[in-house]
Amino acid sequence: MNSESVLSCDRLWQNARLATMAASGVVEDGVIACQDSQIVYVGSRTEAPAFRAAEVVDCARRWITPGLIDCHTHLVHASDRAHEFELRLAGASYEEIALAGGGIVSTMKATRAASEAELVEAAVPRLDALIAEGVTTIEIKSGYGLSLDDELKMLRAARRLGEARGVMVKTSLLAAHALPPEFAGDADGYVAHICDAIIPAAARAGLADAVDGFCESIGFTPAQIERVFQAAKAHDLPVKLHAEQLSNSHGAALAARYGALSADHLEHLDDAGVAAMACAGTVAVLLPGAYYFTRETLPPPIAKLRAAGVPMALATDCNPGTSPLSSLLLAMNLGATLFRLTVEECLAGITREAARALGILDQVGTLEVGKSCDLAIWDIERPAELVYRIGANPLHQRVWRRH
Ligand code: DI6
Ligand code: FE
Repeated sequence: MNSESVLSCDRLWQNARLATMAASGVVEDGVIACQDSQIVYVGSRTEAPAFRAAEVVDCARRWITPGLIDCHTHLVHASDRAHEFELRLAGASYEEIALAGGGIVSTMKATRAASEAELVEAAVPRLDALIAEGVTTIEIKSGYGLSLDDELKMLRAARRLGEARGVMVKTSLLAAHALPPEFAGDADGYVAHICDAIIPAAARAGLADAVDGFCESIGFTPAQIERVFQAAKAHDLPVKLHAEQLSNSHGAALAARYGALSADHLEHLDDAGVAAMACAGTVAVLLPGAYYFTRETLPPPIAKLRAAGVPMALATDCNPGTSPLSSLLLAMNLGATLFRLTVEECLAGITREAARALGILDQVGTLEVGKSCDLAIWDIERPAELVYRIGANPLHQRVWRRH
């Protein structure tokens, strides 16, 4: 081979088994070449062009997957709610605690009292736990500020976490999470404030990548959420929704009508909601950590979602009230055992489908040429081990672009 046909790259991983999560599937004797933080070749060694690499890594037949993506978290918040957990163990329900002034509003008080730097500091250990398992992209919501200044403070803290650690952060403005005390009895007034002040300010500051809401009997009605969605659209922001978690408010169908990236939770989703999501291509984000921790008994209609071809993602929902979970590996195990997801669905749910749920499948989520070189390299014999083990972390190395 003459020297002109030798390509240069920054880094080359070889002797690896690849779970590409793309059409190429599994590659047994695989090679990945990275140049300027992008994948420039991925595939079998025998078909690879000749590379001159600044750094060559022998993977000793370890498995490589795309870097993991946690597409639904409330990572930024102050304090915890361990005392409410004890109340629930003694018989109180999540709704009862929320109605008695606990729940989201108790985290709101702590979050309002914290500075931006304190919010970053509190979230770093949770982020580091996720990163230690190979997470390279994370979505972080606001929703515990519930005022203009405090919602923006949360979003700035989320952006700063992305700068503090090598990880891509996508933010979602979740001002429509709960009613703050200063708007007690005036949910419509708060929704107007969200639409007229909070969404425009977040959009102007470039702090929100999407707008989210909590459509629920203890949250906001579909009519209120629709106004939030209209304001989001007016600012060119994509929408997503916490829907059908505790009851059926037909939020998923509403989200689908607005072309939502995702509808999340979905335990109480009905057939019309499944059909609407399938038609709109809205991703179902499944959150088995919240289902487990709140001791829900009705799982989302997985078989119907699967049959209708609704893409399914999996996430931690890391939050202090219903899912104090900072492990995507455990989220997969819970998804398999509690929701009967297949291993393939679990792995796709924290890579390809999670990227789809964030609207960034063109950049991350699979091992394909042109995507960011975000990799997780595993000490395993087969990918099923990532779903099967409980409390083990077989990550060998995480690669985030140049890092
Ligand atoms: N659904 C949830 O599971 C979280 N938010 C939501 O809308 C719970 C948030 C919390 O209890 O703090
Ligand atoms: Fe959530």
